[in-house]
Amino acid sequence: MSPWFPARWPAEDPDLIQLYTMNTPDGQQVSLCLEEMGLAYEPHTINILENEQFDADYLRLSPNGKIPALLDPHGPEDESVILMESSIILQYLADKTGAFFPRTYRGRLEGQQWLALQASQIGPMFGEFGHFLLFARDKTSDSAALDRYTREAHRLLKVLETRLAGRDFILEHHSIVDMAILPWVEALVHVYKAGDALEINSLKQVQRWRARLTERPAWQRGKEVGRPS
Ligand SMILES: N[C@@H](CCC(=O)N[C@@H](CS)C(=O)NCC(=O)O)C(=O)O
Repeated sequence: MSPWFPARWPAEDPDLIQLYTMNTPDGQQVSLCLEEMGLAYEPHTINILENEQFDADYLRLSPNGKIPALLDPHGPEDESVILMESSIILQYLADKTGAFFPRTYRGRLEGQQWLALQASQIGPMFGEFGHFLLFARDKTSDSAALDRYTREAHRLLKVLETRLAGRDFILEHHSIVDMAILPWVEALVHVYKAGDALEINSLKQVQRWRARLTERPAWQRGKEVGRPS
């Protein structure tokens, strides 16, 4: 059966992976991963600032109305597949290529824990921190929310600092876990401009890890994918 493509974001080459995204941390996880894996793909910008994520066609790709979403015309069992949720997309791409994720059951369990930590803690807490720091400043009359999310962001950065002591990557080797977490740490520094407030400079292991990963050409290319024109 030939795959369905959204009419508003038509596929130029229907044989390629289609990525629906914007250059936000969750979107960057997947564009970074596709770039690291060297997979050919067609990016489509979903401008969430203009509510394109609520377009009826987009909701068929991502029923929760969030970016990113991915359509692979050559999915499992010889059928196309549509996926939402960045950590699931990353795991799918790692399974598809056999790269950037452990092969053993123990190794996979370890990797899945860190992916879940990103999806349930790092992304949501850093996101709320940015929201209350930048976007909701004038909408709240006390600092309770900002204080809470500053504490949580700081605490989570220290979890990363401890994890990275004596290792180059979150797992034993460079993996999709690094690709999931890096865009959120970069957003703290470059989007929320909160490096000083969160004392990131004092986190030597995190700084070492950031430097190693951000110099990679895949990050330089991947972070720009989905930037609205
Ligand atoms: N858990 C989801 C979160 C996705 C998410 O929150 N995406 C944000 C951009 S970083 C979004 O689409 N926001 C649009 C909105 O909230 O309406 C994932 O990792 O894919």
